[in-house]
Amino acid sequence: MAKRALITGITGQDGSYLAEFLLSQGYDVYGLVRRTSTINFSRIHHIQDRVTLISGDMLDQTSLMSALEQSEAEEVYNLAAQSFVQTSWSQPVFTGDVTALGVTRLLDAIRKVNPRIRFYQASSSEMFGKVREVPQRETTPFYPRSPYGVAKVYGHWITVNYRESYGLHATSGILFNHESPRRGLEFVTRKVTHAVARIKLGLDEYVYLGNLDSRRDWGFAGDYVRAMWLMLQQDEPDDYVISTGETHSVQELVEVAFSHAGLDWQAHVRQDERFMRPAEVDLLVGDSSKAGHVLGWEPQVHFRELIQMMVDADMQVVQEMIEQGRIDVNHAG
Ligand code: NAP
Ligand code: F7E
Repeated sequence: MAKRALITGITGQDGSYLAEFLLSQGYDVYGLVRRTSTINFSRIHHIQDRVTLISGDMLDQTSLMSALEQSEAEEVYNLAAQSFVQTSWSQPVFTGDVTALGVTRLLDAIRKVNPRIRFYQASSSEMFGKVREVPQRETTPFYPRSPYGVAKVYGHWITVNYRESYGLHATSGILFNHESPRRGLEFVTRKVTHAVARIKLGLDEYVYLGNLDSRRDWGFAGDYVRAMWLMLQQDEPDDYVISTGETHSVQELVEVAFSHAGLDWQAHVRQDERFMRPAEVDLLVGDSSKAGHVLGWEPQVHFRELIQMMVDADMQVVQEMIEQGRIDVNHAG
């Protein structure tokens, strides 16, 4: 019998890569999707006939219980979240409801429907925020700097609490930033690589950015979903940091992306107050040696290769848009 997995957030960047990965491992894959007025299945379009989509919402406990019953999942990957840090200041209550309380709704549904389910929580390096230690590891204290980071700290601790209170196989993966050509256009890597393509192909002249000095540990989403699966194959649930161990500034990202397209970044990048944050996370760099020892996980794709891959993909996307006359001048902010 094939194993059954339920992914919340299957329409997102990670959900789409994880669904592909689990299908390649022979799983029956179920995905929770929320009702929207227009279909947003572009990231899973190519596998839609191989996954089963179940309607539900992290805000609706009943729908979560139904999804568990309908899928009879043995593994649940909770990737659903309001995941954009900047938006968490303008929608702090909503962010808390989905990204924090949503985890409790799902864990409690698991406890009632089938406590043998193995559960993965998508925790985040944003929990380290104003970092207490460099590099950050599983034991580094949290100091979140945004309503999103605060919500993720709640999600992390409720996962640990349900593990300890009810003996659930509940694991928290503390993942550092991971990117891909499927990254949302509002995140800085994709905003830059998409802008590079538009500038190179003559559609725009400038891209407007916020803080160029903050540093992140950027990895490839395709590598990181493999780590999620490995965590749930362990006999005991635990917490793991997943990162590359390299840190780069936003300015370095910009330099690599523009130079890959043969452009001078200084001629095309402008700073704009609108993209500055009320509180910034200045420096993230992870130590994923525990994941290396226990899971045998190592990242395959590193920073420069990742950014170049994203620029190449965006050149193709924008070229196709031009050829098909679909030029969207109001692209990401
Ligand atoms: P993403 O692309 O923003 O995807 C988020 C997913 O959550 C989407 O499928 C979205 O559905 C779904 N969702 C949002 N609100 C929901 C609700 N109320 N009910 C049901 N589904 C809902 O995020 P991602 O980059 O793939 O990240 C996946 C998870 O990892 C998130 O929890 C994120 O916070 C966490 N994380 C990400 C990173 C990273 O660098 N990517 C690092 C650490 C942790 P729609 O398509 O309908 O919007
Ligand atoms: O910002 C700076 C910004 O929005 C990265 C999410 O997946 O990773 C992500 O959160 C940095 C910040 O990602 C712009 O100030 C400068 O310092 O790409 P980002 P994030 O906030 O690190 C973590 C691990 C998650 O868990 C989250 O879900 O780039 N920055 N100028 C900018 N950022 C954006 N978005 N736009 C700019 O114009």
